[in-house]
Amino acid sequence: MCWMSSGRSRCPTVAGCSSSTGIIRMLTNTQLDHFHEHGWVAVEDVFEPDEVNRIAELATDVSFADLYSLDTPTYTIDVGPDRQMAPRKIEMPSTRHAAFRAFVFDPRLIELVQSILGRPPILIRDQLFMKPPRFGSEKPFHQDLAHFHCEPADKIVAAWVALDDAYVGNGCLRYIDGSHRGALLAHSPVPGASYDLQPGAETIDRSRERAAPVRRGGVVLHHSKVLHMTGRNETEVWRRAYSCHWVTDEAVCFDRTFDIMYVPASSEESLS
Ligand SMILES: O=C(O)CCC(=O)C(=O)O
Ligand code: NI
Repeated sequence: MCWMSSGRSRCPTVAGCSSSTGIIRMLTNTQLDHFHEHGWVAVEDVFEPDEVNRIAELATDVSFADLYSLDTPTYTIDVGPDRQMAPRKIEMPSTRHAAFRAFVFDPRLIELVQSILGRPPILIRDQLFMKPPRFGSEKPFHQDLAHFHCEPADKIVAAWVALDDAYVGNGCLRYIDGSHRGALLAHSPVPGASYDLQPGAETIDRSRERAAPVRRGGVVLHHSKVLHMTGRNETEVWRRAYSCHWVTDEAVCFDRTFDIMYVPASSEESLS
């Protein structure tokens, strides 16, 4: 597989090269320009619908098993108006199942991330956001860097893989365009949901808000400082997404909680 060879220009053309799993694409120059100007870019059709359906089903099985094993609700659960419960998220899915691990280290994803970072990506965190039908909760505006304690900011990028079609109604990503060029804002815990951090409303320029809808199998990439949120899911369908955060060997992370996930993409087999 061409992605395993060393160096930046591993694929012979921008259009891509073949692998056992499909076509590997780097970002085009237009997509890269979009990322640098806006702080995010959506790339459709990276994974086949069947592939993401299998991951979505596994996510549903694992997260409901977690939910049934809980004594008291935690931040991994969403609670509906009639006290019904549904999974909200799975932390570090790549440590929970080999299929998640294979998915997050898929060469197609790695190549997109490397197009932005310019060097081999290292995984520092992955999460499955479930956003269940009818009462999947909002994720308020935040900059990912407020959670990470890594630097430099330009060497940290998120890849968000849509496991269901994601649109405004069911809670797709929404960005404050260009906010990655501003400062890292002071974030405070959200009242009643202290696991979520958000900056003051007065620091968010809502006139620059843009939605990033994407079909299942598409990937949205974003900069660690771009302000983003996802809305409440009030539709009848799930909005599941596999989010993963990457750095390079140029980055320094000060938070030891990420040590467990500090895995080079080329040696994922070392993660047991
Ligand atoms: O999917 C969501 O609801 C939130 C995702 C997010 O904030 C991220 O991937 O950085
Ligand atoms: Ni985020």
